[in-house]
Amino acid sequence: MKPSPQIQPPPGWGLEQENKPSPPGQGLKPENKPLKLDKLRKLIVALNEVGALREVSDLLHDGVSPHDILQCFQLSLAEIGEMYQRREYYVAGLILSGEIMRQSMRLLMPRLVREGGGGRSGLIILGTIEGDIHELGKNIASYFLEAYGFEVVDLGVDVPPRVFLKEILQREPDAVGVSLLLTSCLAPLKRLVHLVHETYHGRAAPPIFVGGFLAAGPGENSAALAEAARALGVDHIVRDAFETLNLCLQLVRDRSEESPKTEPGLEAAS
Ligand code: B12
Repeated sequence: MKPSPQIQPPPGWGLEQENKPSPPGQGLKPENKPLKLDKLRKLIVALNEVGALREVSDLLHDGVSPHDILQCFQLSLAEIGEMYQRREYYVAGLILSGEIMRQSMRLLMPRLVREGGGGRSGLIILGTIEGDIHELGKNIASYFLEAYGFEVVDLGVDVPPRVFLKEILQREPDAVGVSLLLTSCLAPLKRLVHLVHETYHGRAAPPIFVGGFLAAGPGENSAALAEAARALGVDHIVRDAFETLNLCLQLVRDRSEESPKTEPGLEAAS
């Protein structure tokens, strides 16, 4: 499917060095895909930036889907996080892993945009909650949504709850996605949920969903963080960019079935 004309990758994202997939039959043999993805994983975990970027480029050229490559990144960065916890890497390792991911997105973005569905799907506000500056996962979720026709207002990182609220009231989004990776940032998330619920006085507030916590360490840590977020009154929890996309499509479908659009009448917070 062709992307809608409104969905354009940002300038300098590598469209000029397009990675055209090989013609059918000349690409990677399916049985070799796991091996190649594992090679990429090893390069990322070894923080070999040049090697990893070359491998991403090769994989795209061989017709491997950007979704598979993104999943490989998620796993590899989780592995780096565990190595950081075991003190095998320091913060510099986290920074470099983030840079490898950022550079790779320049190669992946054009393909993601091409695979997107097109058409305007809805308006989503995204941001990383106050105190947290992790942004890679949020950015990927944002690329996915934009590629599939959503208008995304990205508030950036370290966003105070009152800034979220101001934007929500001004823009009346279909949903609000909050990124949270640090356990220490549950308190500002709680303030945000409280502020939104208080302001809307029980009227239909845009649903709040939270993502990113899955990166917050091995299994039980992320499960606990998800549970805590749910207990704070968050409407949905997403595990990855694919779930984010499906959830937003569903929320917009649900909303378009409700008519007329609810007017919140929110004098209290304007
Ligand atoms: C890269 C990284 C950093 C980079 C971030 C660079 C950047 N520009 O984002 C830097 C170096 C800045 C960093 C700093 C720190 N980090 Co750090 N970091 C990581 C690391 C290695 C990878 C995170 C990541 O980007 N993953 C790749 C993305 C693609 O995966 P993802 O986040 O899961 O995203 C997917 C989904 O979760 C979802 N998603 C993600 N976010 C969002 C958001 C929304 C809205 C939606 C809808 C979906 C969504 O979609 C994505 C795609 O599918 C993790 C380890 C790990 N386990 O992953 C630690 C980790 C998150 N960091 C950690 C820590 C402790 C820190 C520091 C405190 C270290 C320090 N001592 O300074 C600081 C905190 C700074 C701050 N105030 O925020 C801990 C957090 C522990 C905890 N439970 O609190 C982790 C888990 C490492 C560890 N195991 O100890 N970090």
